[in-house]
Amino acid sequence: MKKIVICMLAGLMTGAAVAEETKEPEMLAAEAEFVSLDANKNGALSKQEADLDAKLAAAFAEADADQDGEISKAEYILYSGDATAAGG
Ligand SMILES: [Ca+2]
Ligand SMILES: [Ca+2]
Repeated sequence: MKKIVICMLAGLMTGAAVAEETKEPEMLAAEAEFVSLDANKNGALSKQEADLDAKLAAAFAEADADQDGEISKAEYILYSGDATAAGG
């Protein structure tokens, strides 16, 4: 009886770990894109830097969630997550 419960718990934990792992590559891809666009490596994309990516340039105002004129890494990851969810 105890063994069955332990097996179920282990199964749940494995399932959770897999779900987290499938999330990670997407985050890393967005991060890698962000780093490659961040020409001066200051941790934020200016409008000029975003202009190198036509899609991002078009969505700049949308991606700049706090409207400070730059896209932070968090904002970029949010933006690319939304784009992926929308099928773009
Ligand atoms: Ca920058
Ligand atoms: Ca911003």
